[in-house]
Amino acid sequence: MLKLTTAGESHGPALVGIVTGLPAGLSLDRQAIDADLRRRQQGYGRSPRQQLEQDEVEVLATLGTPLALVVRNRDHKNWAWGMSPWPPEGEPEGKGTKPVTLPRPGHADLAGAQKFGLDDVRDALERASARQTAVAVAAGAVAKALLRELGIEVRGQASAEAGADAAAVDAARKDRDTLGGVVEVRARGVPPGLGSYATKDERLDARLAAALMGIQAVKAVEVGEGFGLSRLRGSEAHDEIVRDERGLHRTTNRAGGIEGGVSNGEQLVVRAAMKPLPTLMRPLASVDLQTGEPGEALVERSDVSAVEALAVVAEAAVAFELARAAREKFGGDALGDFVAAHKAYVERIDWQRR
Ligand code: EPS
Repeated sequence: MLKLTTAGESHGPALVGIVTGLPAGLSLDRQAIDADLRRRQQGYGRSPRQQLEQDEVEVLATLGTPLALVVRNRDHKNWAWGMSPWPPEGEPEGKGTKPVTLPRPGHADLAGAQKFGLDDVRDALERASARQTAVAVAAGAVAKALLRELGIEVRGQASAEAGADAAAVDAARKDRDTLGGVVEVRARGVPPGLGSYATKDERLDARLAAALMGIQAVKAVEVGEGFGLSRLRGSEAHDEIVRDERGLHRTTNRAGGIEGGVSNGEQLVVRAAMKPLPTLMRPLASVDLQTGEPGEALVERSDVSAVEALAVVAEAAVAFELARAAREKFGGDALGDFVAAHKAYVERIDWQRR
């Protein structure tokens, strides 16, 4: 089973990802992983933090199963006292030692402090931070390399809405406000038969929804036409089946490439909606957890919009989940076995072309 386990905090020394379940023999291209890390850092409206970080992957276990990925936090040098496992020797006292007691509406601050019994909200926000998506993108790049062996390509894109529009971002920045937005991920070359209707845990749509909802700030997910389908009649909503030189396929793709929780061979189309980021330069009302008195929420540097970053993170999440479903279907300890099983399967369903 392909699996990603991560550790690390936003201003700690590094983010760590352990990937298990890869087949032996997959070649990785460090430049391709770093290119995705750079894409994640770009986009209009990002925080000054992105000038500080220049994310690069380090691979600490190389035989692939398990694979160990590390992305260092350059900003850690400014937080050595607040964010080290034990007092750092010879480091001047920096940020992160003063407790944060004014939780931000919309962030995990208050719920995290209540849940874990924390006096300092920083202990919640550090792990809740979307900084963690850096190592998830590195793992997604590995998943994309695996999918490419099967001819599957995954690409995420921000929709042309507020959070991805430079004028809207400038206006929000001027108002000391933030924006959300929508991203779409498409995957080409997905064979029919990934996922299963047999149990809810195996349904590909449920799994992709969980993968996308697991990304910080995502509040809604849509597969294909999603909510729009509920407003159509059945005769308008479903994708009719035809057979020609391409084999069996559909004349439309409102289902977004998934029916009954199983990929149907059409392009996979999923969307995720992001709420506006909760760190506001013009803070919302909060309550000081130390005194119980009303106050204004924590103000820290923040992104105005991270929608273009979400497109890259969502792409990685979808790629990882598709790779997981492909590993389940095609198995194999060595890459060659995995690729051969996919080839044999695709040949079996190829009668549809003839
Ligand atoms: C984040 C808060 C900001 C963002 C961060 C996510 O961090 P900081 O408080 O250090 O400015 O910049 O995102 C990243 C660091 C990143 O690399 O994406 C949050 O609260 O989620």
